Amino acid sequence: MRQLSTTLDALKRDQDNMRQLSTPLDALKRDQDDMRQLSTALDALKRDQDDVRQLSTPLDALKRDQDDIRQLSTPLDALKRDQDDMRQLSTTVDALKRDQDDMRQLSTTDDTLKRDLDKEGSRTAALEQRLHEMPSCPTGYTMFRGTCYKAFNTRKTFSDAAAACGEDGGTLAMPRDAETDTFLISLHSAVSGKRPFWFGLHDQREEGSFEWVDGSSLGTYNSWCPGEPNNNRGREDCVLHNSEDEWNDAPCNRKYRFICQIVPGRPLATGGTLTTNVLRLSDHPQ
Ligand code: 2F8
Ligand code: CA
Repeated sequence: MRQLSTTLDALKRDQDNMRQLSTPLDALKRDQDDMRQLSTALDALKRDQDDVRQLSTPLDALKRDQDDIRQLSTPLDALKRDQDDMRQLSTTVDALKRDQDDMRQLSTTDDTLKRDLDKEGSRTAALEQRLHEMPSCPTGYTMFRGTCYKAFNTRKTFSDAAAACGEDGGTLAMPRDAETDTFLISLHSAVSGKRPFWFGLHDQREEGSFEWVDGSSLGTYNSWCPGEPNNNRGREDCVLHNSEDEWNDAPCNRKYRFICQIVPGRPLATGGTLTTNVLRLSDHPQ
């Protein structure tokens, strides 16, 4: 019995010991579970590490690409600026092309204008030449219908007046139409006012037969004052414009102002005069 009791006690002690050991055993079991979980997690981490390792290569490549991109951004910016410059240059070139077109058109217009100018220059030169060759009136004479006239403000007898005209290479004026007659009146008035003046008409060859100083007959036009010519007192063979702008026969030896005419361009006479050549009649006292 004692032995059984001792064994029983020993068993109880073992049981107590077992009981005491079961707690750390449980803890150990939990630790073992934890370890297993940790091992699983570690394995997962290792796989992740492998993945990371595998990813590191393309990541490095990406980083290098990023660096490359960073390095490329500077020349890319420069390229962009170049592109802007190119666009601006393109605009400028377009404008220049338009200017060039305008210049071409202007050049064509300029050529046309130059040709026109040359033509005008030639025409002007030809006209100047013709003008130079055109007969003109000497100083003091005024042209009317192609004949030069001058009103003299000195008083002379009819023959002396005719001689004075001859010295200029002309004759006393011969107004064969109303327009010329009116022009003579205005020319004379501008010089001498309303005073009588000789012109180149007379009837010294034959009484009542009036002729011009170049020998031609009077013709159809006349501007006789009413009642004239009357050969007053039988002594009136030369014709003047009276103060009323009409014709009157008067004594040839009376002194009046006069008007001469000459053909333009004809050189002035140096010796004999047309009048003296044509008309040799004297201012005979009447
Ligand atoms: O009445 C007309 C008559 O008048 C003057 O004589 C008085 C004129 N004489 C002169 O002009 C010199 C005449 O010619 C004219 O007919
Ligand atoms: Ca008269």
